[in-house]
Amino acid sequence: MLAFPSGRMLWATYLVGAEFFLKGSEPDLPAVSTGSHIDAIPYSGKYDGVIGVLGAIEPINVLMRSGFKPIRSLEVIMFTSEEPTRYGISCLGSRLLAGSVSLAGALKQTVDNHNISFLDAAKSAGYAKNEDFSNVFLDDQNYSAFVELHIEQGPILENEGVSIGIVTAIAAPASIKVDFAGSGGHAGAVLMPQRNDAGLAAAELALAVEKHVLESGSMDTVGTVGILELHPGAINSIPSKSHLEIDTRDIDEKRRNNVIEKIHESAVAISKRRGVELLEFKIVNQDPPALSDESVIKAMESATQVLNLSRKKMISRAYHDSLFMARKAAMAMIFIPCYKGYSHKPEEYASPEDIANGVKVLVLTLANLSLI
Ligand code: HGY
Ligand code: MN
Ligand code: MN
Ligand code: MN
Repeated sequence: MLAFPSGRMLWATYLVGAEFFLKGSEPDLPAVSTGSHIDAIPYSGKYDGVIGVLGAIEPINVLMRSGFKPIRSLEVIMFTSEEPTRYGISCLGSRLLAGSVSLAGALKQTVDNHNISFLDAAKSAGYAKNEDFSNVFLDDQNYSAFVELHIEQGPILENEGVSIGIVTAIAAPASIKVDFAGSGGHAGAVLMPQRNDAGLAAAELALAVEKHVLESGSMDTVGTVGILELHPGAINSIPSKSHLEIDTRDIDEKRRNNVIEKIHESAVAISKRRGVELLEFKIVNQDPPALSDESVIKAMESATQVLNLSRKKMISRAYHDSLFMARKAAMAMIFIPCYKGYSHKPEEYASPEDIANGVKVLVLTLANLSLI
């Protein structure tokens, strides 16, 4: 059941069935959608994303069981590639739904670490018929709203004892791939003046990322090097190649782009000073932030009032499929607290009470939005 009601296939698995879709009295109106992702990064937790998928299916069932009659249909979307792990691009499904022509083109040449092409992977999951990935692009009439329930992935709600976060904006993410090449050689025999160590060039650039981020003048600027590979990867061989992947974000897009420029300048300076070649400095994505829509925020606020739950407006420093769904529908997110703010690590946890609170707010928010 992997097709839009309008019959289009997509990579954001579309669960269209009795319990994932509640038809409205005016089914031709743009529907209200909700959902999140089921994929995760390696060695991480069990709540990032999944809460917003299972927590989206339950409201549809509750509203159906209660005999609720929406005007707009309610639809659940389950994204299967929000993390950049497999194909190196974050929010793959929602980027496509939001109409990324460059991604639809790039996916024709994209393979994963096992050399499996995106098309083959999509076909084997029953999603794609052909390489025309643009056939899932949403038009502006598909959805009136998209609401995502998600763990906060930060400590604020837990620290302040607040039950519900209402997300007003999602920070602007960017990722960069860098490759250096040197001449490598014997770790004992080559004297230091003759070396052009690609590994140390990568290490110096990683520290430069931290330096430029900290110099931005704002706590909202963040950056790290999450992937760093050395070739040949032998202790007694000077690295002849290094590959690093940089993740930097900020709620202020201009400030973030400024940091990217400085990182690029550092990469060029390091390659010159160390006599290594800068083979690639590739900005994989450099996305703008997304602002939540007042109408959805208001629906969430009234839901928390009815449920007598404490709430706090906040920004999301993590990105989500909502970042791209916001380009095609009025968007906002519901955050619930998570243990010590942990995420993207096995200790990630959200309590049944907090999950239930989030789902209750989602039920009332969806009902509210489906009646206007
Ligand atoms: O990295 C992120 O912000 C998201 O959790 N994938
Ligand atoms: Mn994640
Ligand atoms: Mn997530
Ligand atoms: Mn590369």
